[in-house]
Amino acid sequence: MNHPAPAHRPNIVLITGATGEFGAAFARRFAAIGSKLILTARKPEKLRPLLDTLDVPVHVLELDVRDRKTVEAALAALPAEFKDIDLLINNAGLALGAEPAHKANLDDWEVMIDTNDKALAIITGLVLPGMVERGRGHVINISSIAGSYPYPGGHVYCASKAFVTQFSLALKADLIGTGVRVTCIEPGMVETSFSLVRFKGDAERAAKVYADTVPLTAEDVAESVYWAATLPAHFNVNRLEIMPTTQGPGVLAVHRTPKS
Ligand code: 8X3
Repeated sequence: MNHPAPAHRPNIVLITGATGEFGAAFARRFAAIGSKLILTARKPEKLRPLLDTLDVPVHVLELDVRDRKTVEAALAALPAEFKDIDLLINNAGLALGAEPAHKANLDDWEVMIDTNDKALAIITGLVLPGMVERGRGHVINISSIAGSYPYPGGHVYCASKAFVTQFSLALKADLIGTGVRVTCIEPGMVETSFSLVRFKGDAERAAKVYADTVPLTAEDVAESVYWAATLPAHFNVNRLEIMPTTQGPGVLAVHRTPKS
């Protein structure tokens, strides 16, 4: 589906974690306006169904975003026609586990911090100098409402997303006057394989998260990313918190011990 030309069209878009539903929806949304795509994937064969639907030039980077050396080498080796990245969408991220902190698996904590924070910061740090040099560019970080609203079992996931939000705002502070934009998108409940990953393949538990309600879709999130990215160059969306109409913050918990 082709859409009318927006006020601003990023020519080259780098999307991390492109094999997930968010990544695929972002890729399709920017392909619809003719953006060239750089897609990162740990298992590029999983990109095949998506690639078959895209009729724009695509450069696939086979890498684990947590592997700094590989990321550095892959970005340094981008072909000339993909080098000048206009839009970096830091999308790769995950939640692992939802047990209380004192029962959590520390390997899960490490993977979340390495993926959601360390890799996101490193990729941004590698792409930013070129954007500043060219006097244009946009970094869109996919955070979460979990960065603002803690919940039981959220611990490191919530904290990792708070990092993304605060990192985005701090980048904004550094980048004024450079022509480079920074946006933090903070989605609430979106029906994807997010919960299946969090619950390590427990489909029944994952399905319960989305049961009997109307969650957002990956395409809804793509629409908000697209909106922020295609605004005129003088207009920066700093943060965008989005939720389904059926979701809202809950109350604080109080533990009470009945007097015997
Ligand atoms: C996903 C939203 O509320 O499950 O980032 O943490 S939530």
